[in-house]
Amino acid sequence: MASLTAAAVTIPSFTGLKAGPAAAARASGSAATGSKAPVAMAASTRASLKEVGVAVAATAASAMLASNALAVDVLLGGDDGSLAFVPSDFSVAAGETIVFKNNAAFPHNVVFDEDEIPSGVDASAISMSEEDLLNGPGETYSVTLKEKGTYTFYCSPHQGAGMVGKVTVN
Ligand SMILES: [Cu+2]
Repeated sequence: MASLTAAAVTIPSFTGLKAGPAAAARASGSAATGSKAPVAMAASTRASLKEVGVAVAATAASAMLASNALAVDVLLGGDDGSLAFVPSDFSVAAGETIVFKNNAAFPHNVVFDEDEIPSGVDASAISMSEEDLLNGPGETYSVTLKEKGTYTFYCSPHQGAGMVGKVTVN
């Protein structure tokens, strides 16, 4: 059942393959048959689609891991021009990369508060320097935190305006 579902889900991306069985279903003239077309098709072409479908599903899963699961994007400056990290309070997995990206109201930077990070972690090793700034649109600063715990960070030019954030590493 799982393989059948996977194949059915994958079918829409194969427009070339979809055209054949779908047209055949319409030709039969039955609405009920039409709604069941994906299942019938999966059954009739199971051998070939199953292998292709699994391969595509695996590719999609790894692509998702690369773009989402292992990296978190944090905007520097809200879309409305607010001096803030967006989001300002979030969680990541240990070893996950956090990508801070200039969005609005820059320049910004990212400095971890040495008094509000897990003991043993070197704040300077994970921070930009106080004087270092991201000046252009889309510029990024990436950091990967390995020690679990909570970390507070701020933007040095805008700390007084409340541009602070907190990340929990699980
Ligand atoms: Cu800032």
